[in-house]
Amino acid sequence: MSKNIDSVLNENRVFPPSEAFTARAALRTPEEYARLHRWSVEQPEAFWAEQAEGLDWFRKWDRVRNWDNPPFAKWFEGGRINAAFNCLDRHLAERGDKVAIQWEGEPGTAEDRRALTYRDLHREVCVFANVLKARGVGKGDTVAIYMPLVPELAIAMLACARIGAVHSIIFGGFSAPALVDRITDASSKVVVTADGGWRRGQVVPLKHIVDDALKNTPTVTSCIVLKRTGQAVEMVPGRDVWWDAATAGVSSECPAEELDAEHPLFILYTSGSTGKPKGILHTTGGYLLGAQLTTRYVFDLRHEDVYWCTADIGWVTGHSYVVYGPLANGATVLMYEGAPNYPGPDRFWEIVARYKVSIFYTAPTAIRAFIKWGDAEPAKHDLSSLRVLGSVGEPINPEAWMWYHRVIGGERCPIVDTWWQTETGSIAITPLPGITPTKPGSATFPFFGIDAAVVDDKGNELPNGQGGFLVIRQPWPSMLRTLWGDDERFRDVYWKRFAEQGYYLAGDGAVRDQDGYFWILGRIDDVLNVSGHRLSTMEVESALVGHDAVVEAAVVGFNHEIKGEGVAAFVTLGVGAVKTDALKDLLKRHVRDTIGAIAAPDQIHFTDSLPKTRSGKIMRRLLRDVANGVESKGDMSTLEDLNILAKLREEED
Ligand code: 7RM
Repeated sequence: MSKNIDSVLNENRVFPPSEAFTARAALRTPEEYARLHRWSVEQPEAFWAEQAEGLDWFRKWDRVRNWDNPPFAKWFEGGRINAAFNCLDRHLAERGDKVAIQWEGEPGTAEDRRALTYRDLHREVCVFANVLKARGVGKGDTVAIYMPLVPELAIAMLACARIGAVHSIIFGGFSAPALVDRITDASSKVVVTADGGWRRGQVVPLKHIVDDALKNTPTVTSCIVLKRTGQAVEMVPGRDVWWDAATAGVSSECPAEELDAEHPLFILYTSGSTGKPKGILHTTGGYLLGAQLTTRYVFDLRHEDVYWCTADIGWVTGHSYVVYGPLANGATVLMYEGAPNYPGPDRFWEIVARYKVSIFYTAPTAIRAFIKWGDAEPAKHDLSSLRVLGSVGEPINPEAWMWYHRVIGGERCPIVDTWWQTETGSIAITPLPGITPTKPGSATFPFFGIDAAVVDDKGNELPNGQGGFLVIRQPWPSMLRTLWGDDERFRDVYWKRFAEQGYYLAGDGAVRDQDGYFWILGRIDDVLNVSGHRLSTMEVESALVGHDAVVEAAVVGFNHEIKGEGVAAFVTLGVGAVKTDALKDLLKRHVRDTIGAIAAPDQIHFTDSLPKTRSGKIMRRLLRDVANGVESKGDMSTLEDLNILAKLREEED
């Protein structure tokens, strides 16, 4: 990006937390936030030393932060700790009988509802840890996990953490070649999987896919298979073993390894737009502290809460906010295996009502689907147990935010729009629900210890109102440590651009408004350049979603003889809206009226769905290819549904 982004934001609604909420919250006043945040960035070592007392350490650290050799940070050097111990053992005395995981399977039969107490979970984790050891897994070995969203997925993760093995979870929607890449890159010895998983009433044949992959992964010696769906699978003698058989009669005595704070906890692959997937590496002490502290403060977590983050554990939100963060706090976590619209579009709301969910954390892509399915679905259920709502994964368009606030939150629940990345490990920019007056579409302010700023291409901080690069100016405990096996790429991707200043480049554009609120403008690579004006995709998309007929929009640039780049909009309509040329004209005019002529789309394409990653992010890079009429190159392994792309291309012909 050579120039800054011309932000055209125009959102003035403000929602302060209710007095009733604030009165009971852990943190209450803007002054308290400001004081703690200032302390956290001015004296990070003192701040983090105090926060780290909230975890259980076998041995305290000698040094809080080591930034002698940037960009390679070390936190809590000399300290010894175990993540599984912090998520399980330390809760046993006080709340061993509290439900840790309340699980519901997609089919929803009686045996599909399981409640595991902290004591149950501790026992299962110890048993499985012994199984891993017996299969030759030791400290530092990587274990690939490819499972549906069942309690055994959390058990397998925590079992790895307990013995110092490094888990590499591969989302259950990925194909065999994606598995091969990830297993090979991490040299995993053991794969943990299931016969299948349920998704929208269908079985995803996980074991079949693993069998395909294992033809090309010489490092794997062992494959442990959970029986979930019951369909026939092939078991390779000597290599494959059923979970039940492997765990039968195995001891539940397994002391937690006392690991260095910087011992690797997990690798999680994220796709770049080019090249092979990046293995994001997180280590134990700093990561766990970030996950634990953010879960407590961002969701105002209390012991009586029933906490539901709808993310799959196969992406980072599930690692930090289904497993490590809530369990490190001794919370009751709800886990649901399947699709939000199975058997009907009210499944989520039925679950909220059944278990009296009080904290609900989901993604804008899901919220836009709920809007499309209609207000009548949530209205069928009692949602009065909800008290905090969260959003993560993409910018949430103001209209989607307003719907979430009104229809799901009953205008009573604070919404935390949390910006963060696989790389940041835990939430980095977010409201605090008892404190921050929220604005629809803004992630508001940095969390403690996050020294975020919006800078120009020279690294100079921009004044409020000017869009530019989002950076983090000093290290934080839960930051990634490197890319697995590729320090060079780690430097190149995140640190090279502002090497002189030592800033972390997030890869997103952002702007602060007149009150200093952060607004995330989307990925820098997606920024449009129309007649020399740099526009964020998010702002044009939000204008479109602001029209009654539209539920979702993706905006990309295409080569335009005169403007340099023209604006192409891919638009999904709500129920009842009709795809006509008149509506296209209306939408163009609507954008012109709300933002200005410069942003008015040159092309509008109606589509029933958009190409997304499996975690729900719109893949604009692929739409750009469609708008330009060229073939798509680069990594497509994360695309949820290849058919969507083919369909979009057909519509162009
Ligand atoms: C947690 C997660 C990271 C990218 C990030 C942004 C986008 C995430 C928000 C958001 C606007 C948000 N990890 N992003 N949260 N954009 N507002 N609240 O999503 O590694 O998969 O993606 O997601 O572009 O850089 S991730």
